[in-house]
Amino acid sequence: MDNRPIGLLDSGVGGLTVVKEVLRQLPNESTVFIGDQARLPYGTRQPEQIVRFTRQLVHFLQAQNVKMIVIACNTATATALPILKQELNIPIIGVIDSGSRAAVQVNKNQKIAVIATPATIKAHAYQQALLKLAPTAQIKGLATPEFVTMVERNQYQSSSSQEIVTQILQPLRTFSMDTLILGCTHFPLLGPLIQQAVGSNVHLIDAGAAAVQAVHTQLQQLNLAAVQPELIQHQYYTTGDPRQFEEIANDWLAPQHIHARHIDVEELKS
Ligand code: I24
Ligand code: DGL
Repeated sequence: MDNRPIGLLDSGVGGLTVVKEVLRQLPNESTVFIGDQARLPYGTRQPEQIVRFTRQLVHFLQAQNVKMIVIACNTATATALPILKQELNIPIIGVIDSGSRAAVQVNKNQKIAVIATPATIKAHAYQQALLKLAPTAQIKGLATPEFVTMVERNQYQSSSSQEIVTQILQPLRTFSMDTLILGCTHFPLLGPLIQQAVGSNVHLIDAGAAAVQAVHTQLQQLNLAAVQPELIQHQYYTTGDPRQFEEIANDWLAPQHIHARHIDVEELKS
C-alpha cells in the first residue's frame, strides 16, 4: 500500500476529464494535477517542444512525491511518453495504450477510427498501438482541432453545434468503422454530438476513462493502491491564471470545491 498521491499532467484544463474519472473510479486515491495553461495548446506544436514541456511537468510532479504519473494529455502521450519512460524510475502511464486496448476489445469489423489533435495524428501513436494489438485492422486517423475550440468556446452542449460536428466527421463516412476513439481530453464533452453524427452502432471509446482503469490495474499489481487513507487530498496547479482554472474546474468537478495554485513556467525550467 502507498498513500502518496497520483500525479496527473495536461496541457491545460482538458485533463480534468481524466481527473473526474480518477475521483469516480479510485475514490481512495489522492491526486496532484498540473495543467500547463500558459503554453496551451500542445496539439498544434512541434514534437521537440511538446517533449520539453512535458518533461518539465513530469519533473514538477516528481518533486511533489507522487507514486505514479499519468499523462492525461493525448498529445503529450503521443509525442513524449516513449522518451520519458526511459528517463524515469517511477511508473508512468499515458492515455493511448489503454484507449487502444479498449477499442480493440469492442471492435468487430476491423475498422477503427481515431479523432485527435494534429500532433497526435502526426505522431501515429494510436496507429502503432492499435496495429500491435490487432495487426489486421484498418485504422483511420482524423485531426479535428475544431473540436478543441468548440469545447473551449462552450459550444459543446448547443444543438446548433450538431451540424458542424457532423460536417467535420464527414471524412469518416465512407470508412464505416464500428469503433471511434476519442483521442483528445476535450472530446468526451462532445460525446453526444459525435455519437449522433456517426450513428448509434459505432462504439465511442473514451481514452481517458480507459486509462484510469489501467491505472487501477497497475496500482493493484505494483501494490501501490492507497489503503484506508486518513486524508484524501486533491491538489491543483496551473501555469496560467488559477482563478480561470478554478472556474472551469468547479463547474466540471462539482460538487468538489477546487482551489488552484499558480506555478510559473520559469520555475518549471529550473
Ligand atoms: N474548456 C476547456 N478549456 C477552456 C473550456 C474552456 N473555457 C470554457 N470551457 N479554456 O477545456 C482553455 C483556455 N483558457 C483557460 C482559462 O484561461 C484562459 C485560457 C475543456 C475542459 C474539460 C473539462 C468549457 C467548459 C467549462 C466548464 C466545464 C467544462 C467545459 F467552462 F468544457
Ligand atoms: N490535452 C490535449 C490532448 O488531449 C488537447 C489540448 C491541446 O492541444 O493542448 O490532446
